[in-house]
Amino acid sequence: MAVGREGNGSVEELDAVVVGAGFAGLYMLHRLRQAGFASTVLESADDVGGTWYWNRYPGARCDIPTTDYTYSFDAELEAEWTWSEKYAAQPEILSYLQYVARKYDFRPDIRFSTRVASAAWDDAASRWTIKTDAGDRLSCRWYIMATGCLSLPKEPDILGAERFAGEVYYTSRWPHEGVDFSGKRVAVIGTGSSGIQSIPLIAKEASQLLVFQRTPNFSMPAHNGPAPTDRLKQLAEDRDAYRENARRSAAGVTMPIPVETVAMLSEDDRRRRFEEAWEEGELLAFGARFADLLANREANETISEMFRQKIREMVDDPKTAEALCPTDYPIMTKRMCLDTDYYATFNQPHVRLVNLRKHPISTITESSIDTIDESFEVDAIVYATGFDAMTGALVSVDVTGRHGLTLKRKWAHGPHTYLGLMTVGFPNLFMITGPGSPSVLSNMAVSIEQHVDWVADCLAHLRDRGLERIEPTHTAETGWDQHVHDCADITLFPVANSWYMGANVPGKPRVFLPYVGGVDVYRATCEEVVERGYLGFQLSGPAGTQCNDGVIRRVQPDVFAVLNAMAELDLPLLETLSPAEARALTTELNAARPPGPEVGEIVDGELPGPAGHLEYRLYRPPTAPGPHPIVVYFHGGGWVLGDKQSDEPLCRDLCVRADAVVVSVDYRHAPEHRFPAAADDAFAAVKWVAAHVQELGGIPGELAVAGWSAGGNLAAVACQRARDAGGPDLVGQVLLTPLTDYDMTRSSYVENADGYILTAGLMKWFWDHYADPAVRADPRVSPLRAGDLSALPPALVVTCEFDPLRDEGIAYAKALEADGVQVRLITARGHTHTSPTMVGVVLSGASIRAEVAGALRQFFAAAVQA
Ligand code: N01
Repeated sequence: MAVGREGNGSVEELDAVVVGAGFAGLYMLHRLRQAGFASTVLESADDVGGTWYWNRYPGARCDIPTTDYTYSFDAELEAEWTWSEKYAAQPEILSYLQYVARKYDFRPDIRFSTRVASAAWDDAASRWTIKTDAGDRLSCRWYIMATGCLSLPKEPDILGAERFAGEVYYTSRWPHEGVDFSGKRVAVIGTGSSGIQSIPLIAKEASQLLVFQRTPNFSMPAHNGPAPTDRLKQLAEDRDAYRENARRSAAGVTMPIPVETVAMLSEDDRRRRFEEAWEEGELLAFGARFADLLANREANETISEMFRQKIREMVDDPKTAEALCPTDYPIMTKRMCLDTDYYATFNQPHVRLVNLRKHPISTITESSIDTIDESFEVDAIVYATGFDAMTGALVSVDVTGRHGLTLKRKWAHGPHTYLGLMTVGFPNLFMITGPGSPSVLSNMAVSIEQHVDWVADCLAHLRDRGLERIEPTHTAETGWDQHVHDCADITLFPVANSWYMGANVPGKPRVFLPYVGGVDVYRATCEEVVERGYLGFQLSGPAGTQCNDGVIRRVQPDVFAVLNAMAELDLPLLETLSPAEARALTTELNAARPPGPEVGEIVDGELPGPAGHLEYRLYRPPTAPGPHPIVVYFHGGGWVLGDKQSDEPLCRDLCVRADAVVVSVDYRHAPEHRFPAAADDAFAAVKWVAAHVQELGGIPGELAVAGWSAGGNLAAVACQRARDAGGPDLVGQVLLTPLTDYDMTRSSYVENADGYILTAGLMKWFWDHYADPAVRADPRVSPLRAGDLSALPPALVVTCEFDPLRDEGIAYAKALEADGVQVRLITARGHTHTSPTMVGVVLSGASIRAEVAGALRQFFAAAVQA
């Protein structure tokens, strides 16, 4: 495109403007140039480098091995550059970026010492107008913010900071000429990565060093040295495979994927793995050895405590050691640090830790930092106080989109993005590693290249089709926001007051900012969006308008992972097997599940059924000795599969959460025993348990029924039969994704016919085995068909979004309500027929089971009051 100037306040016409000349901006420029887009980069510094230009404090170096923290787009570049260390220091990384800028002759297209003053969208022209503090006016079709996730330093928020008359330094804006602290009394405020890297080196020069710590961090020795030989070897053997593996890995660095949870390992194995990780000196080393570190608080605490033991071993003074031990957040939920001699620094006589938790700063004066009980005279203060991360740099510029909406206003309560790439209301504005993308939870080099490639490919796609505008839809953005939060909510991340949560900046909304679903999953998602015709984006231009609206990830993230894992197993469809084969397969799969929580006692027994004995398994809560309320539970399996222990993890979970005895009763199965055998057995079991409450350790008058799937069907039917027979009295019914009707034409059957484990075909197979079409309207198999649902026990009905049985569950809840039954309906978003029962696998199901247990407790409490 021609570059022209218009009269006085001349406007320069460009295809693309990129902000930032760090890792992201440089590669973006490369791709734009390759694609023939007239582009310029605006950079406030006087040279390239971004983060590595500004953060020149002593000890600054990367915390991902530099073999991996590097561009991979050009094999020639990789062949030319050799990193000298496992974790290269800031000067070397800056030299690398300067080398890249020279090699590709980037500088002519970069305006240094130029800051964006404002950016405004012109809706009529479908272009952005950018004004800079240097007086430039630029008009561009595409506006790309490559401004970095940790680039806007946090404002000093300490009373009196401006009064200090001595030397003041910020790790994030370090003087280029360096600082000599020799003979000086120095204070460092902040013990994040920047503080922890710089403190040991500042201590070498200073005559006295005071470290003001508000929150201790988990830091491990980096064991820096030469680049790791195993990685170099792999790179030499097959660079492309090495890089591709990293792109398809969870964090952008190839690491083993752990299978064992902390609880599954013996004490010795735990210790061995911990020591290995410690020796490895890599941030991802712990996550690569303990599967549930970021999901299970207890597991996390076990490893956190091992970490604290290390700190106590390294620090001589027990009081200082204790103050350096993090105790109020799980390990890895704040960015862990890699250090060189950090803890040993506190053994030096001239170094002192000031624990701000016990002795908060009251003010800074002209010459001192005063805590509430002591005044510390210092010559220099180093602020290592962090950044307004992820959103700060984006909203600090005056960016105005459609209808005068500013980005700052739109994100006042937290960022909203689609894929972390774009945001509604701001057409043609792209963010490289924006909030809602893996960014800071990954190897930034890998995530930057992925985003830049996606954007460059997108722009070429639009141009080739005569389109000049792209913007996400509200539906897509809302769906993505939800997915980002769903991913975070099954981890421990939201527990910590971290900068990932925006918690470090006073007044900033507390929202989890990055995407924790993994680089691999994220990349596949971005690819799928494109494959599905830019799903969730509105594209337009002279060639027309195109919008394929929708939400890319509607299933809960852990359910999605289970579905993918199941698909990879390539199992036969149950409905294509004989009942015996299907039973054998489900038994085999069930054996691989986590067992569920510990209960107080498990007792197997038999009870008399209408056609012989029925086995049961009783789960007693750990809160011995009881008595406890009792829940009679019926397993799922379409009347064909399963037995008294096939839902064991769920029964254990319910037992513990509801503090109730759970009696899981077997019943006769089809096709050997067809309708109404199962229903008759279920009712007989309820009657028997009711008659033996005290022997079973129950409380008379506190008996409920529950069941999942076909078991939910049996529970519902048992309640109706108990009502009609005048007993036994049941205080409540819990129906988990229940089968309530034979009509298989409802929308949920059509929408969820395939792909969510329980298929429409399998439901037909179940029905055919259990009941002739002629009897299917009988309320003993289709309880929804009972003419009268009044006077039934209060009910909790759980339905799942991606379940063929969803609509009949909802219909049953509504019918109960219409007939005056107290009923609560849970519609579990993003879940499938089976997922809420997957204890210890589908973590997002835990909140549903907590609600189930809560409902049971309420049933029992209401019974006591009555
Ligand atoms: O910043 P931080 P950082 N009074 O926010 C404390 C990356 N990075 O620059 O935790 C007293 O982590 C604050 O205390 P608290 C890396 O991703 C990478 O160190 O809020 N203290 C905290 O201790 C990293 O995570 C490398 O209670 C105050 C510290 O200041 C991210 O950048 C190197 C305070 C800030 O820690 C940020 O790291 C460096 C106050 N008013 C950085 N305000 C590599 O190795 C804040 N603090 C690649």
